[in-house]
Amino acid sequence: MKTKWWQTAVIYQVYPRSFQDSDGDGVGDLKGIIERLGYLEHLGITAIWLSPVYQSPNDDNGYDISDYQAIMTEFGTMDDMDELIKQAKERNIKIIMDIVVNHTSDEHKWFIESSKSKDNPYRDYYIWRDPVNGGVPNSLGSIFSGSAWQYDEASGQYFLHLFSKRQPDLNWENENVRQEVWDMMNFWLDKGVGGFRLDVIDLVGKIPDEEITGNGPKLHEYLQDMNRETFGKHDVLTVGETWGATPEIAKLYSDPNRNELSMVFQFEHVSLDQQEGKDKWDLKPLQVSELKNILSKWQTELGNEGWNSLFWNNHDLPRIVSRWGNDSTYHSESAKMFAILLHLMKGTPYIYQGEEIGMTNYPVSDISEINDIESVNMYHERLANGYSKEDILASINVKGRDNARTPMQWDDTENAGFTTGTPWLHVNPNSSEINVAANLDNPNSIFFCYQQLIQLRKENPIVVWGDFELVTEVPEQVFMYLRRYEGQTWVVVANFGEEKVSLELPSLGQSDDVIISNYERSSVNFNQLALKPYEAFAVKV
Ligand code: TEU
Repeated sequence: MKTKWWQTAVIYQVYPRSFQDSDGDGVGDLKGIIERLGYLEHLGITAIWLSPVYQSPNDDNGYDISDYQAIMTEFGTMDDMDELIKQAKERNIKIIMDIVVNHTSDEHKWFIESSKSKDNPYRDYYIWRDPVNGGVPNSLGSIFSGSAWQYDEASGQYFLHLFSKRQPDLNWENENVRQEVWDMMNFWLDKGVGGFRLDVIDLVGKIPDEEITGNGPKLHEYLQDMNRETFGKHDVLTVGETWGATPEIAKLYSDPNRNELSMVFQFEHVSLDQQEGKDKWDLKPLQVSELKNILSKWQTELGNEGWNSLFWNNHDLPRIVSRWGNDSTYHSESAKMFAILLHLMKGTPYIYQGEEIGMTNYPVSDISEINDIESVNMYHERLANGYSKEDILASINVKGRDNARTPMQWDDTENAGFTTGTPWLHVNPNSSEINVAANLDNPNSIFFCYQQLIQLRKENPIVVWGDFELVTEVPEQVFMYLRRYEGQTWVVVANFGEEKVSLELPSLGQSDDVIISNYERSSVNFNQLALKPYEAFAVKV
């Protein structure tokens, strides 16, 4: 197969609300992103995944879209958007749009029409059902707490919302809905965007009456139609957000012969610190062995019939350095350890804004400090169910989505250079130390580790194409793997622990060819190797 540009790419996710404010209203905007393109070019990324910038009442920060072909007023205008695409292109950076079509906002004109009456032509654009025994149609739950069914007084029916009640689910069984989606995607393709990230795309084939939500029977048929009707004719990257994907399922989406998507985000590793059968708020410690098994399963099982995406972070997840690393004593070491470990795997890496400078979680002490609808709804639900405030806040501090959404830390001035006004969400007080300016001043910074990793991918086919093999004869806390390509072998080693650890792998011998490392290291002797806390490196053997 001919190499696709996205197979050698590194993608950077921008959460526009928190990236850079250009007009002092406390909210990031498109002009702000344009101002920072030079920074992103310096980092070396290929494309920006832009979280939603469309018109939205912001019940879920833009993931509730009221007009797919207009820009959110706070973010700017369509002219600004065209300018962003143009200026990014001049720097060889593509723009990947976030497409949210499982649901719309309740302020979308389709839903406003749909709500007017049972015989409105748009009624069937959404999923309406009669009450059952005077109550909800069935027990489907919303991912943002409570029932997924909302009663509408006017018509005496319920509508489905798998997320907030202000995010009604579109009815993909309706051919007109699918056609509207294709038209909208073509509108963006005509503007020259570099691809799409498809929000919760595995839900669009749902059969609500059978309580089937993910991986419904018509899902792949819809995606093949989408490919044919929209991006199939363009050289773009498409990535589906698929919480329910296994490697087998991921191949259905990303096998090039099936003409669906370039790749999907899988989330198996993301759930490793949650109690079995419970939800994300019910915490347990990470077992490094489980992480090794899952990531190496994904590395090997997709083979040539699929393509991996690689990520630790996004706007829904806590910061990795706080989550599974150490955001105090070993801040820099552990942030780099996660970078080295992930970026030398096979697949397309995604960096979430601020990850490249080691941004950390933000501790809250009261629910009033939280903006995120998921955390707020869960708080009230659990409070009503008898949980203590302290316990709920403890979960939010570890797992809440606002952890990743605090403003980007550009420098050590007030509000971290994000805004001259009042930021919409608190700036982390550690911005005086953790910021872009400080990273750029220090050749040993986390930023330059990411920059070097991006460069290594561009220059070394082994990083893109090499076979992956997990090394199993190592202590639990060590994640170690080999990449092999055309007679070359690279060894990647990462110590997940705060303790030193040693290992002996005489078959790998000794090497003076260190490719990248997070401590001073000019050679590696596998006959007797001592690893420092969170030490990570790659070496040629
Ligand atoms: O996320 C899908 C999703 O299921 C998340 O809400 C996830 O379950 C949760 O954050 C982890 O507990 C996508 C978007 O990435 C998210 O920001 C949106 O809120 C959601 O879809 C609805 O559009």
